Amino acid sequence: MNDQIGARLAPNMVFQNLIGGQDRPASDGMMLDVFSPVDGSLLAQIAAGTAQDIDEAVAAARAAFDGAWGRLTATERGRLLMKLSLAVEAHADELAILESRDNGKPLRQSRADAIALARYFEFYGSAADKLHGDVIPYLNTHFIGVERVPHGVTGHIVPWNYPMQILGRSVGAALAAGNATVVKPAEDASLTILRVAGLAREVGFPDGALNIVTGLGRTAGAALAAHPGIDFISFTGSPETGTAVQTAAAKNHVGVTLELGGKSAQVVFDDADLKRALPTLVNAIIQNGGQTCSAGSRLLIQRGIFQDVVDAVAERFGKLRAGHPEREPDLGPMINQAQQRRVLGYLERGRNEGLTVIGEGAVAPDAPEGGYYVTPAFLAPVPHESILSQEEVFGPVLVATPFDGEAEAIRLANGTPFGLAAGVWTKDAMRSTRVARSMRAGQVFVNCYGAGGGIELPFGGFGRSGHGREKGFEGLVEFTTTKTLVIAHG
Ligand code: TXE
Repeated sequence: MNDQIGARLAPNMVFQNLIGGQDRPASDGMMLDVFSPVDGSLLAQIAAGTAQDIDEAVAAARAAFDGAWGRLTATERGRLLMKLSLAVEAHADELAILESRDNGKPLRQSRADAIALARYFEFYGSAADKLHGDVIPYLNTHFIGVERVPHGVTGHIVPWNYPMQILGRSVGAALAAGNATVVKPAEDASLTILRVAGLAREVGFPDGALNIVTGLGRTAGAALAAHPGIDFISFTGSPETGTAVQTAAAKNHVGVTLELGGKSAQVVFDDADLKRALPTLVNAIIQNGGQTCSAGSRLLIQRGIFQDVVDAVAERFGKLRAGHPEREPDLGPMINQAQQRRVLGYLERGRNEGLTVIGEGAVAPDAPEGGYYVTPAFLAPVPHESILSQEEVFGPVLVATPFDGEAEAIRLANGTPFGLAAGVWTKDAMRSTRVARSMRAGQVFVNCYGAGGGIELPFGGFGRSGHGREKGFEGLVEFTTTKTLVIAHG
């Protein structure tokens, strides 16, 4: 680093937990060093939260739920979220720089995440007093009301790939519905969440409505998942950790939403508008360096146009550059060394299977030393059974597989254990609808693809991609349950 990039952040940032409205060190005083993936330098320190910290955060949330927070009307909760939305928007540039240094994503993506976070708070804030129950016709002598009520205290285990957006979609909805919350951010990307929690305190959220405990997954995360005082858990992360979280929740008999990633296919038929499709086919995997749960990581291309599309995608891959997030690269570094090794390991296994990289970007020559950069890679043709067609790489690695007809396209697209998103490219309106409706995926895009997009749109998976829905009004409903009142009056 030889210039002013990053200089706008205070040096030696130290962040504590936020519990009951107070900045609190970990119960044993331990801290974790946070290294920037941009250049491997020490960026900050965060509290290494313990089981005791989780215990205290859950108690603070419960007190808020039973107290000042729980007493607010839905309209008042909504107004607070709207205020927070405005505060986030006003701090979007600061949050973006913090995120890019902490997470490595290009500055424009970090800024888009901050704006999306503001929009989540706006969406859920404005929805808070529009969520209402039902009246059910029953005996003429009884009145039946079905009320929508919050679960109580909700736990939120957030991954590192989109900290702000995932905070928005889960905590925004939970707070709007009236829950009090405890958040465990990912150890690799906690800083923007801590900053946003500070903003929530500034705009007047009652103490304990939003608590943040940072730290390791196996300590703070596991303690949150297993805590008997938690009434509902939202988890986004790996399938393996999802199993651990759901198992822990099952012991307390509480519900979970799990969003566990995917291996999403984009199906390109021979009548597709390629001019429109090509930039999206590439961007859907390159966005956030491929570290996107709904990344379009598989191309299924009809055989007649296979070579032409593959050549065009390979050419675009050749121009991609990984580099410093504040120099507007196509992609930044991977989040950490483990993720860098994971991506390189998958490429190695692909080569061992005899697969060929036919389009390859580069790491920019001025990318800082010590950062976790990887070269974007496009491989074709890749058999459907290949490990690279079946497993989530979570990096800038795209594979292409040919298909002959519609039935084969559907079989291949649905042929992994995942089912998060899918794309269909064709000008044939009936076929597009037919194929889209055959996809086993929580979101299906026709002649477009929005990896992770859409605050208003329900999002979630089938199969190994998880269960439950987030985003949109459906995400708000997930953070409630019903209470049926049976009132005899005659
Ligand atoms: O995930 P973890 P990791 C996938 C992606 C990536 C892989 C590993 O393929 O390469 O997962 O990433 C917390 N109890 N996704 O190791 O472990 C942890 O602290 C409770 C896809 O980072 O699932 C963090 O806050 N919590 C995904 C969160 O879980 C625990 C996004 C996620 O970490 C815990 C991220 C435990 N025992 C990774 N162990 C997506 N769906 O988009 C860890 N955690």
